[in-house]
Amino acid sequence: MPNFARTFRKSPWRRDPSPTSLGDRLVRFRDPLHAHETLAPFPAYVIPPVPTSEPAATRTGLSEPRFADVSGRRVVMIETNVGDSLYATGEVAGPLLRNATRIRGHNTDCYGYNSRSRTLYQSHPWVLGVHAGGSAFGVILETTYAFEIDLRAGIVLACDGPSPGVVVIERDRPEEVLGVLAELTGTMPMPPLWALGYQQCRWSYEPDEQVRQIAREFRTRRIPCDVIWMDIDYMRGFRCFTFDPEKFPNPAKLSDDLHAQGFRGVWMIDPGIKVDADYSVYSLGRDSDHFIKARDGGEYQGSVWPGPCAFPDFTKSRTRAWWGDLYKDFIAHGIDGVWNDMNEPAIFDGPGKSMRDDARHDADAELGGPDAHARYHNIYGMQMVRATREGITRASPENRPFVLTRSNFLGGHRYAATWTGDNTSNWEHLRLSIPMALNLGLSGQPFVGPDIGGFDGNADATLFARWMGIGALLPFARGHSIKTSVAHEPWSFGEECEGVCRLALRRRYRLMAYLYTLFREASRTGLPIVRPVFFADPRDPSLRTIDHAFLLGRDVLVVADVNPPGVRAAPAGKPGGVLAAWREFDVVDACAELPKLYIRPGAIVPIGPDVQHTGEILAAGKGTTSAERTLLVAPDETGAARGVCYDDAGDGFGYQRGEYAVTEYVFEAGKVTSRVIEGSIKLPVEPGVVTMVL
Ligand code: NBV
Repeated sequence: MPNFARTFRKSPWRRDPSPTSLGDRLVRFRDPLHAHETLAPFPAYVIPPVPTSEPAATRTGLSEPRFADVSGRRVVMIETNVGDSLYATGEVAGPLLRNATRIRGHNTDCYGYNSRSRTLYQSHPWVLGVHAGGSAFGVILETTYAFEIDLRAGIVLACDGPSPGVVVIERDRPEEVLGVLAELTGTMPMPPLWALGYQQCRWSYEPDEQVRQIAREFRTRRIPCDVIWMDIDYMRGFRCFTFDPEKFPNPAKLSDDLHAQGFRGVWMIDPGIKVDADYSVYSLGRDSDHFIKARDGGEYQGSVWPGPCAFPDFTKSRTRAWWGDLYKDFIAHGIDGVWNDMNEPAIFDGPGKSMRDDARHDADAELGGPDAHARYHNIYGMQMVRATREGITRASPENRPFVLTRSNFLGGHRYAATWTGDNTSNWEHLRLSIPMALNLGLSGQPFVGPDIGGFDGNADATLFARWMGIGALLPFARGHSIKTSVAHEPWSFGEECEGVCRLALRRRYRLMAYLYTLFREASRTGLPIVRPVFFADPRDPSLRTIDHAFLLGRDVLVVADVNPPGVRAAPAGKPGGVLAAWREFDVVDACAELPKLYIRPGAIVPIGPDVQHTGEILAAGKGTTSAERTLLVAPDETGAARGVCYDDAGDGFGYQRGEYAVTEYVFEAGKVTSRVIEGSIKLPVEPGVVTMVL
């Protein structure tokens, strides 16, 4: 990629004659060379049309975007100021602070990625900036084509398609910018409570007896866990929606057995459909014209696990409806959630391990109409999980759907949670997992997490334990590993490691009410669940670059030690500034291997009982209101504290009809009072509140 920033300086500045205000301090800028064209490339489902209201209000010091030709390419440049910190840019492996970095947004199967990788599985054409004074801005590049974000000198954006517009949002605080992004791209619907539990995966647990064995092991060893995952080997010859008759002869029985022990099962479905005339998904898909075409009009084929495959054209609603309906019989086997992998799409013999740019999509007008794959590549995975989510919702309308995806795009959090793909079992990847989750959260993807323990390669006891400690405090908590690695279960590395894992997971479950409240907040406001520490004080420059610590919501600070033993550098420790006053606490026995937890003065954090899975929470109370709730109170300098807790049925859609309760807890004059401030359910169980003042 040419150095746009450097070349740009020599180019003439062009001013957009007519920026459109989309509301207060929310402006869409068009390339003046293309201002007469209808802005089409960014589909309305990502950014719905926002009514034009007042003219752009006073801006907070960001230069207007300029459009220019650089090295034969159209670029958009936004000058930044000294002291501006840049974040987000989607799924990126590297430091939290994105200044001086450069990425390409082109969804790629990047097995073996590291901090030098320019592309990853997801693309989010979005930059979040924080000015020196703490006010903030966000920039969306309105394109679904592959794009570049170059932050080496200001913000320079370019894409492989027609010159796009940019939307600039300016607000007083970073949270407010994320709120506007959520207004534009939607929020994540509430997941079922069980999806917040710990999840155990392996490529692959097979045959079904091994799945049962793993489940039993968790319960016998009293290590909390909610979900066991089925990777591709459950299928018959990698044919999606089928089951291997020898290894998984009775999936419904397997589901029943898992459910009986309080587990859920999530099963993988890939987009590649084996070309096999005797396989009904293929023959029906072919006969009903659901597959992507090659440039010459024939069926586009590429090799994935089953050999030559055809790929559903998820850009058309007719195909999404067909695909979604395939889940009906599938989940009737008691399947609780779906994992969509390889949906960049990954194609072993394709260019860049994907599909040719000139393949043809028969896309709906909603997305931009029929066009080449180059235009739709980055939203292919997003449209797949859209179809999956809609399909499983139709098939099981009483339950909240759960979908996990590898590939996605800005706005795709409405359909699926994200895991950060094929990471590696080493200390670098443990370190990367924190800023990756944070930047994804700042890009509108709240439900994220890495493969705990690392996917590729072998963890050891210290690395695994440390990773479990951190991963258990990230929004999506799943251990997973590649076929060729040593076993990566919490008990695989000896007793000491097992003990740390048990404590790490007990911590997560004891914090479940707080975590669930944060998911609810994300589903309403778009605020991420884990946030960079600078959210505690966006004006403090010392908090802008911290990679080893994060905020879990507004009230809990997590400080991790991400250095291997024997590293001389002192552990980075607790951040300073306003965070210096936060008080250390724990909800399980002290353990030096676990990250340290701190509570904000003035906060009340609800703590739940020790359970083996979330079903025990639901069984003990009514819905998520467990019968036992401890309030951790950290009075501020005036002796007061306040907290809220969200409760509902833990699944289903009653909460959308007001069947929930937000309880406010207030601590004053040495005592806690509580009252329901939102929602129409009376708390069915008045929690036996125990107050612990720190
Ligand atoms: O389905 C097998 C794996 C899966 O375990 C992993 O999580 C995905 O990221 N899958 C990729 C395909 C093969 C990877 C080498």
